[in-house]
Amino acid sequence: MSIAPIHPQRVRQLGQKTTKKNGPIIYWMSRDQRVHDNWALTHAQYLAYTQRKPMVVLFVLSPSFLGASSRSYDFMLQGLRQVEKDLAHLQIPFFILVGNPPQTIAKSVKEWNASVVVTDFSPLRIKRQWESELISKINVPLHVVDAHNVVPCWYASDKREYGAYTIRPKIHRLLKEFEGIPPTPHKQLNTWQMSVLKIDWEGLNKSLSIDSSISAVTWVAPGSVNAGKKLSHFINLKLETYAQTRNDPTMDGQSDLSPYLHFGHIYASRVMQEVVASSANIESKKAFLEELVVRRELSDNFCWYTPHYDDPLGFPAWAKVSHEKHSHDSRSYVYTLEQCEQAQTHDPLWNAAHNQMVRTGKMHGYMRMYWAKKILEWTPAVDEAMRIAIYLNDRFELDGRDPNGYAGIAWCLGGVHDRPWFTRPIFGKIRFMSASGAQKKFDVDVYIKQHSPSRLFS
Ligand code: FAD
Ligand code: FO1
Repeated sequence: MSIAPIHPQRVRQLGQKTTKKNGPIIYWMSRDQRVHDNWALTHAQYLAYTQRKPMVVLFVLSPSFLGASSRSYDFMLQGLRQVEKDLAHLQIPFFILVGNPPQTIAKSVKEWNASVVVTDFSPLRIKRQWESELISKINVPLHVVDAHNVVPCWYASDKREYGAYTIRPKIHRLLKEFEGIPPTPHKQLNTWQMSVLKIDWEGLNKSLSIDSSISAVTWVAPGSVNAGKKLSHFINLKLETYAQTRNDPTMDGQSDLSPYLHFGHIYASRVMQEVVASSANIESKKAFLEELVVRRELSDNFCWYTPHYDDPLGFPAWAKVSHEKHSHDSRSYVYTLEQCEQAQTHDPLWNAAHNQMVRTGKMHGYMRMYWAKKILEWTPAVDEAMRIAIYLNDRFELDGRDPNGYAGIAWCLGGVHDRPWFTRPIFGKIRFMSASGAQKKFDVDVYIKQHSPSRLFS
């Protein structure tokens, strides 16, 4: 059996450079919660194989995470049951421990005399904090692998990109080198001598301190197997017309892959490979891949190179000047967080979009732009708008707490990855969107009927 090393540019080595320990290789799974098509797992298996050591996979369940509710944790935990099944087939031990990730990992490294820790990459502040805390507690190497992006985030560009138009050529130029899919993982040869506890799934649920008032979603089934089925459904039934239907919220034209991409149940390169191999027309393939690869990887670039990705401080200079000038413009409507959360605004289109998010956990992509921009229009200042938009997005969206969300909201409120528009009250040079503009794109009344907020949380 031979296992090749992964592309060297896909790994960043933090902390200690070498290890003298002879314990297992730990793959600390976090963002990419899947066994197949996972470069971080491939890398851990390569280290285990070449160093003749066992590898184990460890997921640390944080009792709370960026305001995530039971809606997200239910989806995530059910997806992790698939991980447990897939690892059992490979005789790779899987542990889910509850606690603060850096402390819990450091404790396991010591207990198991682990020789290396591998983890998957996330550009979010919380994961970077976890990693820097961990390397201060352990004296073995921490390898961070970008298992999420087709082109490793730090390699696609060494700086914050202005927009899709600047990162697109950089990504396209590197696709050939990085578009490959990880090899199928091997059955573990150097088996683990320690006893492996059975995962107490019920107990895990009880250990969480999260808001359980938000209903679980029923329209999408978690886990990597269901992600593959959703991809096939999209390719067979929707991809052909994606270019025409994707921006019409009254039609079911999007792929619905975002919850799976967010929790790492499916790898973007796998999606890209199957879309390219399909018989769909080239226009829809290009439109979809622009979103899946360029837009999605631009969001990671934004969060990785912008410390204030969730704050108006992260806006481009022209937008900051514009907000300075227009922050005191009078608002015809001002709503509080509670009024927004209950969809109690004067705008039936906004209320319908909000209700779609509350009820299904997934607002249509076009409506997310309209929804966020109206929050800017109806709150006293842009930092309040940012706070409310992020809070509601991450409280109700199943794909929330994701770089795409922070970049999407910063695009809407602060012109990130966009350009200055002609000036108008409140928005200044930030692109404006209106219900009449939406009416030109799709039948607004149909959408409002489809999602009228008869009863929230139903
Ligand atoms: P499809 O149209 O099928 O696209 C396929 C994939 O391409 C998506 O899953 C996503 O990974 C990527 N993609 C599509 N549109 C975008 C985009 N505009 N920016 C970046 N990547 C994109 N996306 C999230 O994953 N989580 C969020 O919390 C989130 N919040 C958003 C908030 C606002 C205000 C805005 C404007 C956009 C937000 N987006 C977010 C981006 C986008 O709306 C969603 O990714 C998309 O609607 C998900 O549905 P889909 O997978 O069916 O999309
Ligand atoms: N990552 C973890 O390592 N442990 C968790 O307990 C955890 C919970 C969680 C809940 C909701 C959610 O949307 C994401 C969550 N994540 C968790 C992180 C996630 O897998 C990604 O790493 C981040 O969202 C970065 O993209």
